Amino acid sequence: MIPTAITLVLAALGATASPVEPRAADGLNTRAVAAGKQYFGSATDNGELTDSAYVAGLSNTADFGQITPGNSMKWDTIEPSRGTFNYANGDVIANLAAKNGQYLRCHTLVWYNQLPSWVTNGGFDNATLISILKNHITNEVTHYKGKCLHWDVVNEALNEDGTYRTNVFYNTIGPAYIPIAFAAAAAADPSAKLYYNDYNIEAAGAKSTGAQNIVKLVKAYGAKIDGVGMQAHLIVGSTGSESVSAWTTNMNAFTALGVDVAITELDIRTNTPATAAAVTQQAKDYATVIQGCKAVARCVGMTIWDYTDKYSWIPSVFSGQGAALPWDENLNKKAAVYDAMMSAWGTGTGTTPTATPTASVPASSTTTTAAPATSSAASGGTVPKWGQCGGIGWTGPTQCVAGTTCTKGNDYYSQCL
Ligand code: 9MR
Repeated sequence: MIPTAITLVLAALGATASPVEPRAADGLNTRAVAAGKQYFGSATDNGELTDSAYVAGLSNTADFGQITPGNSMKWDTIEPSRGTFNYANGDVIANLAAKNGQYLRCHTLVWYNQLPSWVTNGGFDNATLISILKNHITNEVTHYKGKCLHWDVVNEALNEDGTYRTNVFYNTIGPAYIPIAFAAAAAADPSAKLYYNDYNIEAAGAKSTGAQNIVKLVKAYGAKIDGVGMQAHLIVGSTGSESVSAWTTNMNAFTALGVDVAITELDIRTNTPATAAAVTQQAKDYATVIQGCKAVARCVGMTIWDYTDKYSWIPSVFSGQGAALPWDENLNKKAAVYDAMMSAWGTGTGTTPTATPTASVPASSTTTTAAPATSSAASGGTVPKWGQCGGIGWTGPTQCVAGTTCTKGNDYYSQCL
């Protein structure tokens, strides 16, 4: 081949003729991944998905590598009457995650709230309620098999003093309902990571100890539990968000039991309208939570409970409070908060999770069957644009969708660009 003038010049410069590699888009998720986490994500809900500007923001995988359905996988939606299963709304969220190449955190199988009255007031005996519980879990987890990175199996089973919350399951079955639920979920989808999820367990104390006891309880029954979700519905300037060491000490108490931790429903509320001082403090608080997760290898990821104040649950429950999220009611980033979060994640100096991801980022924009769990880098499907395709510890697919190239961001993260 006769060299062209260009190749001769490149050769003289010691360069190659390959195209310039594009840089990974910068955002909360790419930074979290660069820090060794699996994702930074957001909750969402079906009603919001008609808001195209909102959906565009949610679908930006630079910021959000995972989504969680805020309501549509709960019992009242999924099994509103005994034996009748309704997956339409949950499927919308699952399909959106697949289309975007985002992980899905599935939420939640067993909760005293948003539980239909046919369960609460059914007057079932122990054996019948156990079979209802198992049937619900088996049906739902099977429906979403392969799609859920995590399942919140049991939600909010504790009182503030760390004792078990009385609810129909506890009252009828006793604490055994918890390991029974985990065992049923594990049998239906062995690849999903199974979580206990609660609030006010972000700092050491009686309720955190209670959650640690739930981990021990599930294990003592011989069932599988992979992680604990710290919801982190926080208040500006208080409730456990003050110091990084408080976060890491508490998280380490869980990881010492052999489970991962995740921040699952983070928001930090204040009185509205928020003062400048409150916003400054809120930026610090978000940064503190991120620094705490970043410092603990087994803190695998972080989810905010929706990303914009436009769709936050806070004002409807806490009168006069809100402004809890990093995006305002007009879908604009709050610069001080967002920038503090970005700085807290940094650019790749975090620890690497010791837990191995099992659910792949979904491979197709249209499939209703997610890519199967993978155990070797060679297996799995095609990674969509923006999806992860390599890096230390990565066990998912490495083949990029046509038109994109697997591009190294750092040792821990390569992305299809
Ligand atoms: O965000 C959810 C909100 O839309 C519902 O009205 C509410 C009803 O219980 O549940 C909210 O989500 C909760 C989550 O499922 C569990 N932890 C507390 C969350 C806020 O209430």
